[in-house]
Amino acid sequence: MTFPMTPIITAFERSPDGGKGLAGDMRVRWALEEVGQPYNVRLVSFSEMKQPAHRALHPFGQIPTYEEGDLALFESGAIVFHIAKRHTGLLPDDANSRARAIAWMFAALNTMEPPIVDWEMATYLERDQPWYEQRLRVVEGLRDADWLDGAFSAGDLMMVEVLLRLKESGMLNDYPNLSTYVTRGETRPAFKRAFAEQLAVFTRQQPTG
Ligand code: GTB
Repeated sequence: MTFPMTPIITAFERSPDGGKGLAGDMRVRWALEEVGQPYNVRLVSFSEMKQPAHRALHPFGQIPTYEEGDLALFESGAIVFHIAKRHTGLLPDDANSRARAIAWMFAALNTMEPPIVDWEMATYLERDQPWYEQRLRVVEGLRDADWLDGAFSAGDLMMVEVLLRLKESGMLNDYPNLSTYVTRGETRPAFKRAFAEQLAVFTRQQPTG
């Protein structure tokens, strides 16, 4: 199967976060904005996501997906990594620095995101669940640095996106290095463009007057 060369990504037709940019399309939009790659968005409803047409793109019937030429991808990490490899700006050229930036992407997705998602579930289901604070120590190394490992990379993009899931809880306020880091990410022009695009999906759907 061949897809158009301008990438098409999928996003929630109606995101449960009401446009806060917490769903997985935001990290893909941000990566595409960082590298200046135009893209199209196909919005899907929860029921469409579970239909065979979407499952052909995503085995678990979820967003985000990415279609480009004869390639169909799922998993936000694989998609951002693919974008980062194809363009300059998200992965350093030096082989060791590149390997470390990739390690930070894995750290965001494998080490940080699972307990954050557990905590989100716990707050929905049992508000007084304890949370694994020690996991935040993974990024203690930030201290005075702007980014995790030298210049901004796909590792930072993914880490900021994952930490943003905690922002509304106020939990990041106990870690000024982390909240400043997240704000630094949110201040990037590419983040702002990606955020505005996904918010527009939500505001278009609001009744006027
Ligand atoms: N590991 C996968 C990836 O990184 O791509 C995770 C994909 C995933 O969880 N997709 C979610 C989805 O499609 C949306 S992003 N869910 C629908 C379903 O499973 O039926 C996760 C998400 C959803 C909503 C919020 N929110 O409202 O705040 C935040 C994050």
